[in-house]
Amino acid sequence: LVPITWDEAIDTIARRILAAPERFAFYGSGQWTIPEGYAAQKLMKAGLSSNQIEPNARLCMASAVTGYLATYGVDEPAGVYDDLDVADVILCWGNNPAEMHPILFSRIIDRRTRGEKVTLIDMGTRRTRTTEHAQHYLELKPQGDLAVANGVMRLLLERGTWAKDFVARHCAFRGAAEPATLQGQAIDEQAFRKGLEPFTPEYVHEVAGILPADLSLLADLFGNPALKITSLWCMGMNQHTRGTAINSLVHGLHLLSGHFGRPGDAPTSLTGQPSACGTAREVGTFAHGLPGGLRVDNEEHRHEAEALWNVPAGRVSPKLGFHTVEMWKQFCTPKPQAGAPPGTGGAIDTMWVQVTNPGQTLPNLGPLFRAKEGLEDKFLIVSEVYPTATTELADLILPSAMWVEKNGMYGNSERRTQQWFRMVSPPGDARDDAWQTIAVSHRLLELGHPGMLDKSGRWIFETKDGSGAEVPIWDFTHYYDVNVDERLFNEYRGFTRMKHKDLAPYSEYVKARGLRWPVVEQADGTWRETRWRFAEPHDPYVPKGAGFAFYHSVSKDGRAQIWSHPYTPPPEVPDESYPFWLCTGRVIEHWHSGTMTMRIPPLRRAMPGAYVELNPDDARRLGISQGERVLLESRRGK
Ligand SMILES: Nc1nc2c(c(=O)[nH]1)N[C@H]1C(S)=C(S)[C@@H](COP(=O)(O)OP(=O)(O)OC[C@H]3O[C@@H](n4cnc5c(=O)[nH]c(N)nc54)[C@H](O)[C@@H]3O)O[C@H]1N2
Ligand SMILES: Nc1nc2c(c(=O)[nH]1)N[C@H]1C(S)=C(S)[C@@H](COP(=O)(O)OP(=O)(O)OC[C@H]3O[C@@H](n4cnc5c(=O)[nH]c(N)nc54)[C@H](O)[C@@H]3O)O[C@H]1N2
Ligand SMILES: [Mo]
Repeated sequence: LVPITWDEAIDTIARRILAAPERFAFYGSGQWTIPEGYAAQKLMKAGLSSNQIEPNARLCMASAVTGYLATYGVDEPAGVYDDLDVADVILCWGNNPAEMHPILFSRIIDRRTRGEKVTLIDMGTRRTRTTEHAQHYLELKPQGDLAVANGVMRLLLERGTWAKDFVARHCAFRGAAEPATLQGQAIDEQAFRKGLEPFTPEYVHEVAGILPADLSLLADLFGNPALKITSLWCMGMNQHTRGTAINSLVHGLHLLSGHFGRPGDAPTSLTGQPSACGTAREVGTFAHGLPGGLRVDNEEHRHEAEALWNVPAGRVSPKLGFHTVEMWKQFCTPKPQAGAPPGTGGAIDTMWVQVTNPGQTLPNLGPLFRAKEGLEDKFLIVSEVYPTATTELADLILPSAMWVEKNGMYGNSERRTQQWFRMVSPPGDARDDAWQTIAVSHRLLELGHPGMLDKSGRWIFETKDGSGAEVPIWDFTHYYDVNVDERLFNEYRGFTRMKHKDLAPYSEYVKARGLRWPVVEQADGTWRETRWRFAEPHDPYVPKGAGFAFYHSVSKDGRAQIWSHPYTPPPEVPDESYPFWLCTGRVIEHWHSGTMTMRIPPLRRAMPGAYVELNPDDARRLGISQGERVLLESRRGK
């Protein structure tokens, strides 16, 4: 590593981009702050007319998003964490909150120490620390969840214990269309029932491993309208090859049984990263996204974005960028040779990574990351805090300020937006990620890139102080002369009012300990957050007397969709060459790739490396005993 100055670094990036803007990609994160994600989004879409931007959240909750869109027509949970305080039953569908959401989980366990009764059901492919607290552990075969959800719905219909009135008033049945779309097509109740027919308790037992008695228990609970039931899930469902289907089915089960929209009754996909909702989903830092739930492939949405950004019509490109996996594939493929047929050779040659460690956390790392090594004229820029597997292949490393060293905002899985101020100064030469993005934009402006100007001939990140004088925020010594976060957030806020994801002005978040959107202004000038979305009297967008209103309904009639989806086995199942299932899981001691937590001696001592749990019979047969080293091998690597 050869140290250079920040000026040289920023100039190098700007020149790489200027040479071929369409071959430049930005890879960010659900650990980006909201203003960081918004700055990157604006540089790409309002400045470079490019949609080559993705967050690592694509690897995480993409199918939570498609499940919400398919069911309600709009992303993110209707429920809130308050549900955990009042639910009678909490059902985990293959997630491990005792280790992965320990603060939330303690909220459940604390209720027991207060003498309250709360039933915890842990369904999953492996026992975890969550299992230790559960009354029921239901062991699931991978992807068996599809059969379980169908099996419970079948029992509800058979027993007549479904919520007929709620469904008649507020829901519609939906099935797959050809070709598959998120909207699917309307089906009637009869067709829905027909789809459930195969899911007898015996069949569910066969494909999912869940005992008929346990399936019946779930149907007893969901069939009891007096109980309040909260479903929680995370990667067990969301990293599924049929993630959209299982997400839609679990929403459908809650709707069919009427366990929806009352405190304690909610289907909730938990978010993993602190701001995967706030920055990735809400700011829309995806190859298809615009802020506030808008899309680049929708002409009206593009016009709305161009108007808010004050850029000329046509500035926002309608061409979808590459999704994460394709983006890295393009980056790790040699540049097209002169005369090569179109479509051969990688289309991305400069990649900027912020707040994520893809060198360790991408799937299929060989072809998608390591193949970059030795490729001529591929340039990897990494904004990081510590040395990582990604910085190993980086051509340029930018030292970044961490969250306490900068102003920031996050949005979490209960739609709560939170703000904080910098608490300490960053060490050495470390600087804010958003500043880095803004500084590159300014350098591009100096080098003459026309996209850095808006319709009025002003720089897209132009910032003025109270007296109307421009603040040179591209110069780090002046970056904190104004609150750049506040400026970016208040601009971004304009987008959030188009799809009922309303955010309050920045100053309200300074006063509050977070606010859950939609946040709307009251007649007396105060701001009111929303707990249960789509439900009266909580959600301000539900008309008085309606009870519920799914105002972004896929069927455009105010109804939520109850989807029909079949069970299919996983695309790869154990065979002679690869005789085991591999089910992965995280541990409480570490955060993802461990670049941060492995530096903390007590955590490192507690969990110094990855470990494998093996069925004792298999272990005996293979002569493997406790504490031994094993080599795991899959079709993709070892
Ligand atoms: N300490 C700590 N906390 C974290 C993180 C961390 O790295 N460390 N990461 C955060 C992030 S970004 C995320 S996304 C979350 C992840 O949070 P979780 O999803 O709760 O945790 P994982 O360990 O990834 O989940 C693996 C679980 O998936 C289940 N599973 C496996 N296959 C299937 C299947 O086919 N169907 C079903 N239904 N379940 C299945 C298994 O039961 C297993 O327990 O944790 C967040 N919290
Ligand atoms: N094999 C496997 N792969 C997976 C998963 C899995 O279960 N198994 N889960 C997937 C999921 S759900 C997720 S969310 C991803 C997570 O994958 P990553 O996001 O790649 O993992 P992290 O280790 O959290 O990486 C964040 C990096 O940001 C750095 N950092 C921290 N603060 C800052 C900052 O303020 N600025 C900058 N520039 N850098 C900062 C940290 O040092 C760290 O290296 O992994 C995905 N990949
Ligand atoms: Mo995640």
